[in-house]
Amino acid sequence: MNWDIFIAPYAQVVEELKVKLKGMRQQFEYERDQSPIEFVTGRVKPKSSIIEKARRKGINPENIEDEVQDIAGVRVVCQFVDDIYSVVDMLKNRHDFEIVEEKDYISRKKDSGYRSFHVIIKYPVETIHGEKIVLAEIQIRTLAMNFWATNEHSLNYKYAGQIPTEVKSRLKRAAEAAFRLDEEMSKIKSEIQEAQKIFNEKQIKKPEG
Ligand code: 0O2
Repeated sequence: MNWDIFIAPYAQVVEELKVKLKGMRQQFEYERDQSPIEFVTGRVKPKSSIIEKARRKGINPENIEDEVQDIAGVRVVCQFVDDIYSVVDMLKNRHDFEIVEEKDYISRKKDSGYRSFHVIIKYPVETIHGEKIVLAEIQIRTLAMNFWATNEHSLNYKYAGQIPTEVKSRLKRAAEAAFRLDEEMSKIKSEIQEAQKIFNEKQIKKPEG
């Protein structure tokens, strides 16, 4: 299999989804001064990670396309927990892809302490050979959840998946602290949004120089 040819449609899906989700963010800012989307990132899973995941899950290399769901991955980061559900609702109302699975790791966190909402989609992408349907994963999480997951991901890499028990339990406590932070921030959401609106208006009015 030529890897570049295999991966090209996934790279295109990541770029298209990033444009579309960033477009949503922009539209929200123009129309409502505020957006449930803070920022959007995306990546194509590296070849070594795809092969490692297929091996770990006992997936036959011929079935990678159907069974490794996150070769194309996009992440939507929100300020507040309820923004996550607003984004999920908006994704459900779109007609340019089909949602095939939802994984709510917010109400049911993973053992590691990981929290995030994952949506697996079937995305039709145009290739030089016509339309191709590919799977992609959209991860939606708060800034606090993202901070935790990024740090935990680095530690997992450092310890090759065998994080020492002491560090693991600190990570679990940190995950709970991040969750409490989200809860507290949610309680003063309207205050924060009002303050941000005032700040943004001031920035627009400020003369250049
Ligand atoms: P990467 O490097 O981000 O691509 P699994 O068998 O549980 O590993 P599955 O069944 O494909 O994976 O789906 P799941 O559990 O929804 O996880 C998919 C992705 O979610 C992971 O991809 C991570 O990006 C993220 N994720 C899931 N659990 C954790 C966690 O405990 N900590 C962190 N930091 N991220 C997590 P990859 O392929 O594991 O990694």
